Amino acid sequence: MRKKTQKIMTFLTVCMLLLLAACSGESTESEGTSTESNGTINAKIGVVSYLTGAGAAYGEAITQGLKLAQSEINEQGDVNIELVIEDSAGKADQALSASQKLMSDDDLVAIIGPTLSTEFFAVAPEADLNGITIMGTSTTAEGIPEIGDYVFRNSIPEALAIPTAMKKAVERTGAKKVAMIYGNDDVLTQSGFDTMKKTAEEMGLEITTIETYQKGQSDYNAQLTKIKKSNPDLILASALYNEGAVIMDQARKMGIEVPFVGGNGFNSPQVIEIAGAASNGLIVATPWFGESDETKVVEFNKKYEAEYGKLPDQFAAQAYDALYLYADALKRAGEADREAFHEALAETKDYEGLLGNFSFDEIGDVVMDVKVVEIKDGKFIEFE
Ligand code: 1QQ
Repeated sequence: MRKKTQKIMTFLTVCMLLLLAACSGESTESEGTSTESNGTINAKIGVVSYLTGAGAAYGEAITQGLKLAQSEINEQGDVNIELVIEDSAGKADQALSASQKLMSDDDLVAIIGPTLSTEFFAVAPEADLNGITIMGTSTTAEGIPEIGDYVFRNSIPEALAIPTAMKKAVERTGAKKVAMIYGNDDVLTQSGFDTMKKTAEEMGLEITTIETYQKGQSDYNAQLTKIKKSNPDLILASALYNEGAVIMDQARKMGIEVPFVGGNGFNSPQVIEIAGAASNGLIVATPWFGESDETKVVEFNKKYEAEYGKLPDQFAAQAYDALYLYADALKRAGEADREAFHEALAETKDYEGLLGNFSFDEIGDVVMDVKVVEIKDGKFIEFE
């Protein structure tokens, strides 16, 4: 009997010791954490990205930006990041199942993505509930950081980009009448439209017509005919590049020559690739200006082009900066613990990235400057 009690006591003692070791923080292996003896912080970051389908160029740019940052960060040695990348195909349900797969891994520290606001609104509430930090690098609709404490973005909201572009465009063109077109089945294009309409009203612009389209539409004849008839000075289009570029192409073919003002989705070289000369006259606001002669930007362009055979766009640049923001927070946290990481990230202030000086505000939204660019002669140039 005594022996049995002794055995139980030994067993309990071992359990207690194991439990204490797990809680003491001295262990180098806890949730998401492993710190090597040389001090390198190992962190596993999940990525959900739009890698296949009509808008796959967004996800391609994002993952390429992330991978370039990852190789630099890992080479620097303080932090070693493992990226686990899942495809969402631009669909909310696929984004959710991809993120659930990532979140079921106890070693995961945080998530980057998904790409579209439509997807992000499906995923972020669950990450927030699980206490897993999630950051959008391209999600620009209203209400993203408001989803929860663990939700961040380093992409500029449409509410900042669109009014900036519209004011500059109206200032230069003297436009008084605007026609509007937007996709009414996507969170971002809907949100961008709301901002455009509100801004147009505040600016006292006359709205000549409001047209809508659906995802994947290929013929915009009906909408553009009405727009042409309404004789606007400017067209406000809230669209992703895959539809936006086709709209511009068909508009020019129909003899509509007025400038377009778009949101974040339009700031992709894909617009030029798809629409060619028809994309001239597109005006957008962006935190990223690839033509800048700043050393950081020039270096990034050079490295990116050498690696991927083309120049980076806004989405690549934002993703690149995002992983650096994560690495910076990991360093300040001193460990890859989910909570410590979350706290450190929230405190990000005056980080000097590719996109300039970056801080989070109190809800995890961006504090950043934007520039206005236009497509002229098949190139994005600064809009003066
Ligand atoms: C959003 C966007 C898109 C343009 C991301 C690619 O800004 O969905 O919020």
